[in-house]
Amino acid sequence: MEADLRAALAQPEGALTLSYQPQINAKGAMTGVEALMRWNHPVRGVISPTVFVPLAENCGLSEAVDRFALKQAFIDSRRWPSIRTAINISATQVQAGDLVGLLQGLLTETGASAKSLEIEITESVLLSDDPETYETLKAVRKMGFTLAIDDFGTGYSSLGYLRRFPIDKIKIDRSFVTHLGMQPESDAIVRAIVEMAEALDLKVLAEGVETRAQVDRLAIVGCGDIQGFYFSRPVEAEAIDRMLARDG
Ligand code: G
Ligand code: G
Ligand code: MN
Ligand code: NA
Repeated sequence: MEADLRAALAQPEGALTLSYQPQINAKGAMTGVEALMRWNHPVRGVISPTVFVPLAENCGLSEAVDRFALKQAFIDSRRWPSIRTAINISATQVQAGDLVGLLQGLLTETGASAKSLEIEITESVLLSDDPETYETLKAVRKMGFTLAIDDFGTGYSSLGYLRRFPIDKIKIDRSFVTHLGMQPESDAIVRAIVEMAEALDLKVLAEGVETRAQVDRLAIVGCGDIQGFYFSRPVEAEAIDRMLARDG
């Protein structure tokens, strides 16, 4: 598998692709897309990033994988200046790599604008409370990127980092959204996250929204920004072009 991943990274055409999942606001307008990587393995078929991202981390390929996703998303983002393009970054890249150098190089290389790009990091990145991570994220934000915390609520819930780190946005994890309206606890948690985000002047978006009932519940607790199968699955870049053209 490792050799296959090296080969895919050396010749990504057709092997590695990005899908894009729309993010919409309370009015139903598309305000962003999240880039989600796919590996089309010659024998095994489509392999999920939940499999190949950890594999890449274990064999020193994580920078190459992140670089591929960033570069492709930066290039594609130029087609969509009216919305924000979000990209997932592995924890290793934030903590051990030269993320600032990588981003700066790719901005120059692709001509993309940081203002229309969002970097998604997981809570685990922030829990270490490492001064270097802090400086990295501060610099990334100073370059103009938006910083979002992915899968919010699934980490170790040390909320102190929300005060310390320069974050713009929280993405409420799908696990809470899934049980909205079925488990009073989930409604309470989502409501609390939305209120906290407001108090801290953070944007908030709910992930994994699959039903109309969930959309309605989210609207009641004040979370109008959503992403999920209810609106659209991840789709190819050309489908995003068509959706934006249709919306005008
Ligand atoms: O659609 P989905 O199966 O794509 O994504 C599964 C997981 O893989 C998610 O946690 C997502 O954050 C992660 N992921 C998707 N694309 C990328 C990527 O380009 N880079 C990294 N590091 N993680 C990704
Ligand atoms: O961890 P991250 O949020 O980056 O991962 C996004 C993952 O969630 C991707 O695997 C994506 O395909 C998946 N996803 C997006 N919307 C939905 C949804 O509405 N339902 C489910 N079950 N998965 C979703
Ligand atoms: Mn994500
Ligand atoms: Na997530």
